[in-house]
Amino acid sequence: MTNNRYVLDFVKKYQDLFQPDKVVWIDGSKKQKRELTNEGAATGEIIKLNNRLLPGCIYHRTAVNDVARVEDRTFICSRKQEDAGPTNNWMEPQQCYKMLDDIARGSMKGKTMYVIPFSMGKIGSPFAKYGIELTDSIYVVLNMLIMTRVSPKVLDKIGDTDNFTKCVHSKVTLDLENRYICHFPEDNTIYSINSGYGGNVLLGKKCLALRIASYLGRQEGWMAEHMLILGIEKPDGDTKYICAAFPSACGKTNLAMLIPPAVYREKGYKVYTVGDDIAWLRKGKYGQLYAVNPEFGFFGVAPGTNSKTNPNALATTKRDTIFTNVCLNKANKTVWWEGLDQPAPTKAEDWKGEKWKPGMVDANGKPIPGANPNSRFTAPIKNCPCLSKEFDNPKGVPISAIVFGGRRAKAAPLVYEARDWKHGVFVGSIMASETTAAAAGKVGVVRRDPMAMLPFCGYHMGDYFQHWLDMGKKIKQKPKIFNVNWFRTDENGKFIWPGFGENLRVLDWIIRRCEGTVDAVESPVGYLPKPEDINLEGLDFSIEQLKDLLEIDRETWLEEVKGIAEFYAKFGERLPKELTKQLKELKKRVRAIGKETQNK
Ligand code: GTP
Ligand code: SPV
Ligand code: MN
Repeated sequence: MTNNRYVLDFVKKYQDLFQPDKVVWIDGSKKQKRELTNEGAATGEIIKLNNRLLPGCIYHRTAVNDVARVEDRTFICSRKQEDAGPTNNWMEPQQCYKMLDDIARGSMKGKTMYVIPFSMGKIGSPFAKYGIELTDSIYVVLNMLIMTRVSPKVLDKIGDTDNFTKCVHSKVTLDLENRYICHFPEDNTIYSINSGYGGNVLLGKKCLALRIASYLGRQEGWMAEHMLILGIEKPDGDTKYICAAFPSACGKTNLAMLIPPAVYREKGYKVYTVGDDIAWLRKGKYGQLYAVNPEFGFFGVAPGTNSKTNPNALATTKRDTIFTNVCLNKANKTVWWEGLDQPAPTKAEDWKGEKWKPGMVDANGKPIPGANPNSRFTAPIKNCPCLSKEFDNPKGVPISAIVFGGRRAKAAPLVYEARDWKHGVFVGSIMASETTAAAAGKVGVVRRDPMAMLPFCGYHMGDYFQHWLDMGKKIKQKPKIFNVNWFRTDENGKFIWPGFGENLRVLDWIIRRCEGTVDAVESPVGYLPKPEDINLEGLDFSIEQLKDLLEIDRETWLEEVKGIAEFYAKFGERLPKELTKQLKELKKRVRAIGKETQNK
């Protein structure tokens, strides 16, 4: 497919190391996809689903110990350890390559090595970055065909240069103890072994489009962020675009595809999806910030997706979709997961492949789920009923607002606005969220996750904060920056805010703030909405409840300040002075809570 010496040398090098029986180049054709699907079905790697009910859909289970990203086994192997920073695992690159080579030597004997030329971003667009992934997994190939743009045109665009990300993947033996997801930013190389799961192996996604791209973006003056992109068309026909960074499994896909509440629909509001996980941002025309979604599909969380929470996602998964680790309905070869508003199947296999019935409990009386909590669908973006017509625009869409958010049972209010760009960078940098099943490890523990990038920043996070501050200097028409929290809970641990489609009510306030048509009130953390300015029409939710959601509690925030100071201390000299200053000011304002009212 190519005469490019760099590409051929790269393929040859790993062919010699892994010793596959054959090498197959992936061309993106329907015919090849069909053949690979048939081959995967013949070996049992995948199961074809009911072609009448779910045309073109397939099912796959990953190994039981391999169902999420492995952050403790993910490494940034920059030449100098200090360049990886205190938030990344690090290994010396040459030592790391050698270790990986030794583990994976001969791993493809008797197997096929697939060579996948892919593009993140529209091929030929100024945003596009090209990669070549080597893998021994048909499942990875079929996912990459959905999630990225796979085509021989990628090789044409690479031409005779070495301007592509080298992506190396082998399942080896799926041994957890020897599982490594390693990034070599200075070599534009990713090397992943002993996993077969999503973010660990679809190397275009978190590995290239965030870790490597964030490194490239800093050098080249742009940004790679863990953000959804959505467009809100207002009744006057004007569309405003918003980016939002929430940590894994904290609501990006849901927000990106939201269906407006009836009162908004009746007025003519429409919401369009540009992306649900990753945004690449650049300075565009007239000093605005422009965003593209470099992906070509969705790798979405299945549990909780239903016809009420996210009907658009459900519709997107009705054809040509891969379901991973959900519950398999054996009676009619369809799929099911917890939170789907359809009766659970009675003749089924759970995500581990074991016989499963609704209501089953384990030895401790705990319900046994049919689907893994991090089970996923891989669906073509073109299936999405609310896909923005700007999705393929090579220039991207102009961004009016950037929204940060996470899962916080207490501290963060429903929404607040940063005072300016610098304060907004501070607000992003102090983000924290409860951990979810998207990564291996404990669930529900609050951790600092700046800009939702903690597991995805490919270099020193202090430098990353500085890059955000520098971008603000370049962009004349700066988006306003906000923070939201859909996850405050009441004394019974129940979510107070109804969330999902109703979140548009908050986005509506955000847009009006961007247009300058609504007021806000000062608070220690930033500008808060006046409760009466959040539209609650048609919603069974009182203004008193809303006031509770907007409350800034002194004790809670004093704790926050302490937590932030501890987190910041990790960065030493590489923490921008501006952020130290911002933290001091926050502390002063939080300490004063209650004082001003006492004086009045
Ligand atoms: P990744 O794909 O891991 O990056 O996740 P994501 O950020 O796209 O999260 P997603 O939209 O898939 O939502 C994750 C979980 O949060 C699902 O179980 C949703 O049902 C739930 N969720 C999403 N939005 C809301 C919300 O507004 N309120 C509440 N209570 N839950 C939500
Ligand atoms: C995430 O964890 O943020 C995901 C899923 O989007 S994965 O591709 O596994 O990273
Ligand atoms: Mn994600």
